[in-house]
Amino acid sequence: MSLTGEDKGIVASFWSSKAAAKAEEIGAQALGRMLVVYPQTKTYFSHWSDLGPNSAEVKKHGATIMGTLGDAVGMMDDLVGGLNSLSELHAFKLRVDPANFKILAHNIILVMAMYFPEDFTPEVHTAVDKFLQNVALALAERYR
Ligand code: HNI
Repeated sequence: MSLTGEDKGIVASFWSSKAAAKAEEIGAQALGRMLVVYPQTKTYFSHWSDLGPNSAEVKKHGATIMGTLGDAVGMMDDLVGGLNSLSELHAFKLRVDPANFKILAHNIILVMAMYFPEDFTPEVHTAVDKFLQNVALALAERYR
């Protein structure tokens, strides 16, 4: 489902007014939860020394992911082009099963709802969900 102009506006405004300021925390919590609740995702990070709740590596990488998502908010008109090299990295070097993009997206949405119970309305939820699914599709683009 491609993003409508309205979706893009809702995502951009939620991101700049709410999510951006908490991006590092949201990323760390979402990644940390993913590793606990969906332990099959841990296989990709077995080279890290700590995958637990206070892991500095999880914190740092959560911030990295959210930084990229913040950049992606600015590339909503061409996510496939903008995320091309990252797709190549995940496909050929990291060999991440694209099913995991959905799992991470689910955790990001959950944590956003926890951080912003008032602002994460069903409309914002819908738009952010579509955005993350389009990011996942773009990241899966080079898997062929
Ligand atoms: Ni992902 C590295 C962005 C989903 C496993 N990942 C990165 C980097 C970025 C990034 C940015 C750093 C690239 C570099 O070093 O050049 N990853 C994203 C984004 C999403 C995502 C935006 C989805 C929204 N990655 C996932 C998922 C998994 C995943 C779902 C596996 C479950 N990524 C990795 C691994 C690395 C990685 C593994 C290397 C980490 C390291 O430090 O060794």
